[in-house]
Amino acid sequence: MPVLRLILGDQLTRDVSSLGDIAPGDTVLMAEVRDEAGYANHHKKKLVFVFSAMRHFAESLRAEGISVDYIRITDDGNSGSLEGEVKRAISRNNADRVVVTEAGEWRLTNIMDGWQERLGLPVDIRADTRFLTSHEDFAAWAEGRKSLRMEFFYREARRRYGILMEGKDPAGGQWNYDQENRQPPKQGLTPPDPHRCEPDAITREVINDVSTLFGDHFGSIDDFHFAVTRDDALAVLDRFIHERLPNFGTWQDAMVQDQPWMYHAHIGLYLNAGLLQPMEAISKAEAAWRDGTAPLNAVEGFIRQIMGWREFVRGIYWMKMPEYAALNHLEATRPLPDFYWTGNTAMNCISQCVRETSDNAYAHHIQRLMVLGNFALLAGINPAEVNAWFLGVYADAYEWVELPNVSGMTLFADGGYLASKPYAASGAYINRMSNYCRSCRYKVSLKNGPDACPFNYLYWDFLDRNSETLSGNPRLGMPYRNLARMTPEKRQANQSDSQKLLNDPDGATTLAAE
Ligand code: DLZ
Ligand code: SF4
Repeated sequence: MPVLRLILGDQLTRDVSSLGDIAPGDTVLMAEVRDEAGYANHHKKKLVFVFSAMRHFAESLRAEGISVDYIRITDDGNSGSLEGEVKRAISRNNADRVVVTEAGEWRLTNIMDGWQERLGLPVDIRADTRFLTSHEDFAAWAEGRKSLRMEFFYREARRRYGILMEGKDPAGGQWNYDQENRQPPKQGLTPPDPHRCEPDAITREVINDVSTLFGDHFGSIDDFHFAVTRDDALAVLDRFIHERLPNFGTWQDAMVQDQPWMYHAHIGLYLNAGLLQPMEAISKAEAAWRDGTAPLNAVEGFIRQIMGWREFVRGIYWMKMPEYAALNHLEATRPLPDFYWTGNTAMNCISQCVRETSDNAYAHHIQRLMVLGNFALLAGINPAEVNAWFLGVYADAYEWVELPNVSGMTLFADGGYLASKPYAASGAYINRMSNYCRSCRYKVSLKNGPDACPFNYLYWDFLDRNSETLSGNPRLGMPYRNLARMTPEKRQANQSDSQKLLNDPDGATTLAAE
C-alpha cells in the first residue's frame, strides 16, 4: 500500500516522526507553495533558506534511495497550497494513506485536521518528537499551577535529562549564573566573524527564484551565507562552541554599533527548521564546560535558552492557542510605524536594529526585546501588527516561538501569563547596554523636549497611560512610586512629547534623512 509522506519546510530531519517507518514503495512529498511563502512578509533570506534547505534535504533523501516527489515554487500546475499539493500527489502516486508530522503552527495544524475528511483517505498526523517536552508533558507540568515560570520548568528538565548536574545538585551549586552574564559592552569588543557558507548551485537557483517571485518581500537577498544542509549547520554550531561560547554569557545582552552577530550562536533557524537537534547543541555546550574550554556561566546561559525558554514558550503556545493570538491586555491600537520596514528614523538604536534585520534576517534577543519590542510596547502598537512583523522578518521565526515571545514577553498582551511584568525600559537601559546613543541625534540624558531621547518620555507616558492596569503589579512598585512624585506639568510634558513623536513618526524620518 503506497504511503504518501509529507515533509514540511521546517521538518528537515531524517528523524522526523513521519519518516519513522518508511518502507519501499512509499513516496515523500515536499512542496514549495505560495500559501506558506506568503502568509507573512517573510524576509527574502528566510525564503531562500527554507527553499534551499528543502531542496538539499530532498537530495539527501534521494541519495538514500528514497523516492521524493518535489514540487518547486516555479513548477507549472503548482496549486499554491499544501492541501492542493497533497491532493495532486495522492492521485499522481496512487497513494492510499497520508502520513505527516504535526505542523509547528496552529494555523496549518488546523487546516491539516480537516484533511482526512476533505481528501477522503486516512491521514496519520504524528507527534513532533524533535522537542524535549511533549504537549502532554507540558500540560501535566502546568496543571494546577497558579502561574507558570520558566525557571521551575527548566530545573525539572535539567534534572530529567541530567544536564549540568552534579548528582542531585546543579553544576557549580546554582541553577542560574545570570549575575555573571549580561555585562554592558566594553570598548574595542571584536567578536569573531560569523561562519559563512557560500551558496552552491542549488542555493544560487533558489536566490534567482526568490528574487523573481518575491522581490517585494522585506529585506536584502544579497550576501546570503546561511547553512542549508545539516553538515553545514553542524559546522556553524561547532564554530560557535569553540569561538563564541566562552564569551556568550558575558556579552549576551550587549549591543554594539555595526556588530550584528556579537557572541551569539545564530543557530535558531537551524534548530527550528530541523537541521540541528536541541539535544546535540546542549550536549556540545555541556562538553565544552566539562573540557574546560567554556565557563559555566556561558554554558548554563546557552543551555537555558534551548532547554528552558524554547521549550517553555512552545508549551504555552500549544496550551493557549488559538485564543492567545488575539490577546491585547493593554488595548494597544496604534499602527506599526513605517520605520520598522525602512529603518528611516532618527532614533539610532531602532535604525541600527532594523537595518541589521533587513540585511541579515537576524537580530539578537536584546535588540528584538529591548529596542524594537520595547518601542512597540511603549508606543502602544497593536500586537497583531507587531507579531506580523516579527513573524516575517526573522529567519528563525515560526509562530510557535514568535507569538509567545512577542505577545507574552515583549508586549504584555497576555496580561502576565508568561512574564511577571512588562519589559518596559527608558533610554538609560539602551545606553547602558549599547554604544548606540553616542551616534544618535537625540540625547539620552534629556527627558523632555525636541532633543530628548524618545524612550525617556515614552516610558513614563506608558506607565501613566496604563496605570489602572499596571500600577498594582508588585514588580512595578518602584517606577509607580517615582511617577507619583512627578509634578502634573512633568506628566503633561511626557504625554505631549509622546503624542508629538507618535503622531508624526515621519518627523523622525525627516531628521534621519537630513
Ligand atoms: C516557512 C515556510 C515557507 C516560507 N515555505 C514553505 C513551503 O513552501 N513549503 C513547506 O512545506 N513549508 C514552508 N515553510 C514552513 C511552513 O510554513 C511551516 O511548516 C509551518 O509554518 C508550520 O510550522
Ligand atoms: Fe535610542 Fe534614545 Fe539612545 Fe537615541 S538616545 S540611540 S533613541 S536610546
